[in-house]
Amino acid sequence: MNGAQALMKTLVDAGIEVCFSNPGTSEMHFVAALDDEPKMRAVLALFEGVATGAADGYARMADKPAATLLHLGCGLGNGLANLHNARKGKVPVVNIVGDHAIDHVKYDAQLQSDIETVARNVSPGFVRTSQTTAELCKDAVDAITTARGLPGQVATLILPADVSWGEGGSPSVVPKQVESPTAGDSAIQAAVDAVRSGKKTALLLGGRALREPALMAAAKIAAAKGVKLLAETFPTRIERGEGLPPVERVAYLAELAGVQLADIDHLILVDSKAPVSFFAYPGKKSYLVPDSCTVHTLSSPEQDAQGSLEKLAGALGADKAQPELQQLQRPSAPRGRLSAPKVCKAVGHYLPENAIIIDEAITSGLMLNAMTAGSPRHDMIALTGGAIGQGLPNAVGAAIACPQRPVIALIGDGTAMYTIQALWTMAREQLNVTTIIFNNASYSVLNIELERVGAEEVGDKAKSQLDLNGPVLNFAQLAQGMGVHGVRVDTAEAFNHALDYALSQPGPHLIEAMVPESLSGLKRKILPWVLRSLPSLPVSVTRTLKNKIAP
Ligand SMILES: Cc1ncc(C[n+]2csc(CCOP(=O)(O)OP(=O)(O)O)c2C)c(N)n1
Ligand SMILES: [Mg+2]
Repeated sequence: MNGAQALMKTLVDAGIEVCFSNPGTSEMHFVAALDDEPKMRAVLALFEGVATGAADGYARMADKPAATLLHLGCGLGNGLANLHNARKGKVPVVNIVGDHAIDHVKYDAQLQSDIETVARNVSPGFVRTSQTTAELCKDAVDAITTARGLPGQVATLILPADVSWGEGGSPSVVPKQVESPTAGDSAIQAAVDAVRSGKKTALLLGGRALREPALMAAAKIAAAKGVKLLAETFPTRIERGEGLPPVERVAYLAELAGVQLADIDHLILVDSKAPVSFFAYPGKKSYLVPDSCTVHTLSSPEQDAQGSLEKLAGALGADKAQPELQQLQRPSAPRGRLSAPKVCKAVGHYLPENAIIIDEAITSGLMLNAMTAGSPRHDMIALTGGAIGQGLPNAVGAAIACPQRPVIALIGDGTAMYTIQALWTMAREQLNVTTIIFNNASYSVLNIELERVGAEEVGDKAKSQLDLNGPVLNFAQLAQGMGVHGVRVDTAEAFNHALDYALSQPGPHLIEAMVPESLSGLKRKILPWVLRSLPSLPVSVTRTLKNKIAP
């Protein structure tokens, strides 16, 4: 066996069965080894950001890592933004990055670069350049073990071409995962004391705490003890809809998050971080927890969130409580001229059982949560690291992980263009993905941010940096050019029809929704003013405003 063949066997024996690849010459032995291993599915991506984002989406749904195959430092660099999103989401990914043969490095050939430095940003827990064919699979075992531990991590194994082609490779077995500990006695006691204090207490659920079993335990605590349930702003994967406990997500806009957190005295973290604002704004606080609130950690990302919540429910005598569960309650089908909220409404109306929703709709998705809250049960995936271009690749990976489940990806037009090549992979692999692009011809959110950061005197040159109006992109045509059935619609009736059709036909579809910006004109002008005045308004008024802007 050569190194590449032994590595391939090590990967599939560890349950890594999909490789999202964009190879080059230094990876050719690994590519050749794919033919020797029927259990490894190889999926070609036409840009590394698609490969890495697909690996992320796959792992979020399969609960195990995929491999990526990337070409040296430049290929890894192209895939970095989506590896960043995976890292922030605590998602396991095993990167295999080809490198020059060890003796070739000293010549500083064209593609020579410092791969380890590129990798460290997204793989703080594991970056290693394998030095010998004999040791390669031991290195792979360490990479896989790191990636799939708790929390999940991005692990990067750099594979020099001669280590790959050398003879004497020997597959290694990855040891069984060790079980993660649950919350210790003192953490449980602190949470019990907080809940029993009679003060307003909330559980802030993140990461693995947003899956059904953990949510059920949390909802029992909520039902028995009047504790509020909050979810982190951008969940890696949240299970929701009919029959599951409803959870309020912490808002993206810091001012609105402030409204949600205002009266909380005890905030108990479960696989989550205390909320901070996305960016700093002049004169505003970055840390969003009120000064009067005490933060407790029930379980850290290294611990078992579900087990910890069940332990807490037991300690509170809440384990037999009846949790509040969401009833089926779909919105009606929208009518008239198309808008972003109407698209979200149609998604809520038509959402099939067991769908996977990928939300990268940015400002067009403001109503998505509310409109799908009472739809049949589904998973929702969000932009964990804020680096746009995640959604289309995630859809590829999620559809490969769950071929029986419909995937619906809602994507902003600006965002879509980062990794538009994902459509080609959807067509090639015939994936059941319905992509909805919100064509508002704008980086709309940045127009809002421009006002929020307090930039004065905005001129044409500045505005042109946020405007996609010339030329207007045609996503239906882009889709067709990549082998995906695509339609462009501008009425709700046409959208309903297109969505119904896409969901009933296998394979990928794209619907381009021509919509105005959700927040434009007067709404955009008064938003910063409303946000600024929130702290001085009565709580009941601020709640109403919050629910109007971002329910
Ligand atoms: C990798 C990366 N580059 C740039 C940004 C900055 N950014 C945030 S949102 C955005 C534009 C989003 O536009 P679009 O998808 O059209 O959504 P809209 O604002 O119109 O709703 C940009 C460029 C980012 N978050 N990540
Ligand atoms: Mg846009």
